[in-house]
Amino acid sequence: MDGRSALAPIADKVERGERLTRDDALALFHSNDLLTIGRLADLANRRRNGDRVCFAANQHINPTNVCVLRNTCVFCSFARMPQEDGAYTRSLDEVFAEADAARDNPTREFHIVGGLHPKLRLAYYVDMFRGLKARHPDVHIKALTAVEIAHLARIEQLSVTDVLIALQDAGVTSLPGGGAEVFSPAARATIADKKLTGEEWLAVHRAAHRLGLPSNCTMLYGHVETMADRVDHLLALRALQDETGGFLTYIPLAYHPDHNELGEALGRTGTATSGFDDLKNIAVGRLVLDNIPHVKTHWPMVTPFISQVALTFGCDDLEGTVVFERVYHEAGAGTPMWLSYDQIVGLIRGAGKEPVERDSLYQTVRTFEDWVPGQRSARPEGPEGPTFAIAHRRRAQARGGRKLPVLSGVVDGAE
Ligand code: V47
Repeated sequence: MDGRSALAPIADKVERGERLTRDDALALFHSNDLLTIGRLADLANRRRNGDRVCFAANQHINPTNVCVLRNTCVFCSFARMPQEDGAYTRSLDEVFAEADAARDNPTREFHIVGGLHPKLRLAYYVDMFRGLKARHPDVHIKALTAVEIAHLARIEQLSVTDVLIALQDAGVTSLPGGGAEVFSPAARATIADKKLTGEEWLAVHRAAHRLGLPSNCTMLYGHVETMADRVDHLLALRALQDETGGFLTYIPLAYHPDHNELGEALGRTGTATSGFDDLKNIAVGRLVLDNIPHVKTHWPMVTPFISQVALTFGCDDLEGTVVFERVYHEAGAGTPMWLSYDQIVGLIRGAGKEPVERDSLYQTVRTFEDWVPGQRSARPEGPEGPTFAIAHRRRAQARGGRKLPVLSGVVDGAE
């Protein structure tokens, strides 16, 4: 380590395997010495995961985009009012038909998340998961974000734990991240966020972990949060992991500003984060979250190019085949909708890493010592047709005229 670098004391700690403090994490986020941060994160990752980079052959399914938070969740471009153009709610048969793409693909995981529909009850989801398990017994179900689980508990007048038990009985093996954006009360007030508070989000995941249901954790970055907000968010995740050990992977989520009210208020279009900030978030996440086994890069958000570079910035997990992605493509992501199994393996190999196909619980499904490119392809047969086309919202705001309490001199995500 170059003794003249301002990050030298942090580097010493990382090399000794010591836990980083809040001040260390802040210094990392404020530093522009990206290569040192990346090198340290790479060291921390290699210690845990060697050269292995895993991925799941997964398929995202979004059963509905109707959401009671359509008017208030200002950074989301996916949600619709029930009668709004583009609103959809799949019947169970439609979900099963969509999932049938898994028959021609090596799919091992369904990633199922959607809007908070005012009328879809717990039974809809339980029947969906049971039906999917009956049709695809070898495919894991990773389903429902914390905010969806809290919503179901509310409309069913059940405890969060009872909802989780019902989901687990129906075949859910893990929970995705998402559903709370950045835990900071100040940032939440700035964007008038009505989703779960940080404490509520953590309580849902704590309850899941107590039932033996592991989960992922995320942080939305690049909107109005400060560097201190990011650090506090990471420290809250680290503290819960110390308590339960139930998080499998951490995934930083890069904010996308198109077709949502926040992007309009901030005057941003296209990509809101920079490649620099995307790599820094991966690396700092790896360094601070010393107790979470995996850090995943989500190529639909940050591009396959940045994701490939992220593999030497502390990341050992790459988002999988996806098949059809709506949440980020509605918000302006210009990335492909899906990557083939071969493309994923090739991306990992291209970074000099060892690809490992995993299931939802990070058990090895396949390694690739004898892999010959082009032998297997995923999905060209996936869902097609009008119901799967992205039709952007006509208006970011459901009801015009409201002024968001976004600060005038808003914090730049990259600061
Ligand atoms: O909670 C919504 C985010 C999340 C935008 O666990 C946005 O493997 C950027 O959690 N720009 C849902 N992000 C997705 C999610 C996720 C994604 C990939 C993998 C996993 C996993 C989980 O998407 C939401 C919210 O944080 N989001 N709108 C937007 N405009």
